[in-house]
Amino acid sequence: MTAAAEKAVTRFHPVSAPDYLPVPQLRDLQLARLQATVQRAFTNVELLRKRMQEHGVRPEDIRGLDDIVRLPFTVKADLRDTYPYGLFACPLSEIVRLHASSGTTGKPIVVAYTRDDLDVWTSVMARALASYGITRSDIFQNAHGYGLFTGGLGFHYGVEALGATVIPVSGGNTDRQVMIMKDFKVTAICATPSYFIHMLERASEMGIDVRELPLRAGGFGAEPWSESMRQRIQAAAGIRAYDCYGLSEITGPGVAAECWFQGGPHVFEDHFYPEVIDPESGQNVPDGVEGELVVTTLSKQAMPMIRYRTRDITALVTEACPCGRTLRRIRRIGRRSDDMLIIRGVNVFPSQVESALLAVEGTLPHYQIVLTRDKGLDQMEVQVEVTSEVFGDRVRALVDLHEKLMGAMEQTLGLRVNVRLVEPHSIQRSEGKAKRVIDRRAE
Ligand code: DLL
Repeated sequence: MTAAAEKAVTRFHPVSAPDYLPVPQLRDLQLARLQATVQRAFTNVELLRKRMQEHGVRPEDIRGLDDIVRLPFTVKADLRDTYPYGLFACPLSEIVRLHASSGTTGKPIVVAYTRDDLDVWTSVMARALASYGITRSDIFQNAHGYGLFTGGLGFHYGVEALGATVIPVSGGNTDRQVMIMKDFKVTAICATPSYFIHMLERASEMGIDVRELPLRAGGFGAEPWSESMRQRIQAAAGIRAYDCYGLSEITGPGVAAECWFQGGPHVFEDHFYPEVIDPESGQNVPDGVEGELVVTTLSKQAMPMIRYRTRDITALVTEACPCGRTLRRIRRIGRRSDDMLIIRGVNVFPSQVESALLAVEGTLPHYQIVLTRDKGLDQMEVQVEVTSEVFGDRVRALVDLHEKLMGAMEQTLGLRVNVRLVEPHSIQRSEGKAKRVIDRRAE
C-alpha cells in the first residue's frame, strides 16, 4: 500500500469521535451509564433484582467503576431459563426488534432492542467500519446471514449509516457472491473468515484472481480465527483483514473492532464495559492476563446485561494503540472456555490446531477435527486438505508434509494425534460459522 493510501485509511472519520474521548471523561460517562443500567435492571427485571438482593448489593452501592465487582454475574443459562421474554426491562410495546441465537441444544436465546438500542448498535457498527478505513466511497458486500443471526442486519445498518453502499447479499450462493464481487466492483466485504475462504476458493475455480479486483478490506468475525488464517486471507485476497467481535446477548457484531494496526479489537467502551475474570474463581485478573471476558452493557434499554459471562477467552490490552483511540483493546479471541477438548488428559483447543496447521506450507485452510473413542481411550484425528500440487506430487512429498504436520501438532498441543491429509474439497465448506469438531465418541 502506498503512503497516500495508508494515510487515507488511517484518517480520522467524524463517526469515530467517541473512540478518542479523553480517558477521565470516558470513565465518568461509563460510571453514569453503569449506575443508570443497574438501576434499570433492578427496577424492571425480576431475576436481576433477586440476584442483586441475594448478593446484598443495591443500585446505590455502585459509587465508582470499581464497585462493578460487587454485582452478580449473568450467564447464558439465565437467558434460557427466562425464555423468551423474561429478561426484558421494558414493555413489549417499546421493543422494535428481536434476534435469536441458536444454542447447541434446544431452544434459542432471544435478545431484544428498543429504537434507541438499534441506534446505538448502528453507531458502534459505523465506528467499527470507520476503523477499518471504510468511507462513503466504498461498495460493501454483506455476506453475513440476514435473519435471526445478528451478523447481517448489524453490518447492514452500520454500512448505511456510514454512507457507503451496502449490497445485502446475505450468506450462501457462493458463485453469485463471486460474480457480484467482481461485477459490482466491491471494495469491502464482511463474512465469517471460513466462508470468505470458501469464496476465495470458488473465485479461483471460476478463473478469477481476487487480488486483481478492487476489493481492499474485510471485517471478519462471528467465529475464532487465528493469526495464520488472517495471513492466509490477506495474501490470497490482497486485502487487509480486520477482526470484528460481538455476541447477540450484548448487541451483535460491533462490541469491539480492530483498527488499521490490527493489534486486537478496541472495545466500544462507552457502551460496553469489559472485564476479564478467572473462570474458576470468578475474580478479576490483572490487565494482560488471560481469562474469560465479562461484559456489562452501559446503554441497553430493552435487555441490559450485567456482568455477562461470554465464555470467550482473552486478555485486556491497556497499552496505548498507535491509532490514538483511548478505547482499551482485547486480545483477539482464539477460543471459548467451552470449546476445550480433553484428549487423554491434555487440554486442546481447535484454534491451536488451526495455528499449527496453517503455519505449514502446502496445507489448505480447510480442516476438521474428528474425535472417536477406541477401547475407552479418546482419539483425535486432524484432517487437513492439501494443495492439489502436493496431492498430485510424488508420494515422498506427501510423506514429508505428513511428518511435518505431525511434528507441528505434537509441539503445539503437547500430544500425539493422528493427522490425515485429504484431497482438496473433501471437507464440507461453511457458509456461516464453521463446524470444526466432529465428535463421534458417543457413537
Ligand atoms: O456471532 C455476532 C457477530 C456477527 C460477530 C458477525 C462478528 C461478526 P453470536 O451468534 O451470538 O453473535 O455468537 C457470539 O461468537 O461469544 C464468540 O464465541 C464468537 N465470536 C464472535 N466474534 C468473534 C471473533 C455473533 N471476532 C460468539 N473472534 C461469541 C472469535 C468470535 N470469536
